[in-house]
Amino acid sequence: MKLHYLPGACPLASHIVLEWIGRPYEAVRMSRSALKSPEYLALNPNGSVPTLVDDDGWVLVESVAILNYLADLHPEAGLAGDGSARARARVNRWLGLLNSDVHKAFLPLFQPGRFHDDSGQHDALKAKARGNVRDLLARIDGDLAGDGRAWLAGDRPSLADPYLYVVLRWAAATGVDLEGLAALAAFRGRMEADPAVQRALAAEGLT
Ligand SMILES: N[C@@H](CCC(=O)N[C@@H](CS)C(=O)NCC(=O)O)C(=O)O
Repeated sequence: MKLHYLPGACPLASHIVLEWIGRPYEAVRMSRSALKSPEYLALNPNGSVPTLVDDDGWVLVESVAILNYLADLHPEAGLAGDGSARARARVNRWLGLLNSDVHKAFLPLFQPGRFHDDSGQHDALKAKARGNVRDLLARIDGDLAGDGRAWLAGDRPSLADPYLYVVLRWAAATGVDLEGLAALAAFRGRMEADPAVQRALAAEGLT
């Protein structure tokens, strides 16, 4: 099984899950230019990461699909809940928010040119985006703090937690104000204390 990634980008969530489930895999580091090569576009027409290629050559794109596929291959890891429909729905509720809303809220910070041709407007655009990300993260922080639970979907890690960890790293790197979000700070600490998370970070050359 091969996972194509850019260091620190959203495939880090799948990378952590591969470490959690203990399945042998190869992490294939991509450059931004290689994402647009004909060979790679044949695998992933979006020219983005992650792309998962299974042992028999079967290709899967989109983080949410990849994460759910890995959980289905290894139900014993319990990463999609306890097998009940509601537990899985709870995991996917958080995954949906992270992939569709929180991830997208970063785009003006990463690629302001996609939102405004006038580079003189980019600082204002980024400031607005930081506020939007902060609002979304504050909502998640409030939810965790509300019942004091350690993980997004309950009392044990799920597919949603590595995605939250990835966007928390992005938030810190892009200057989002995380002041006062104590539940998220504690969550980040828990993730970084996990040897599997440390292995995924090291494999991507991150500390
Ligand atoms: N909807 C896709 C989004 C993937 C995506 O945005 N990947 C980013 C990294 S986090 C990427 O490959 N960016 C490089 C580019 O678009 O050129 C998913 O959830 O997998």
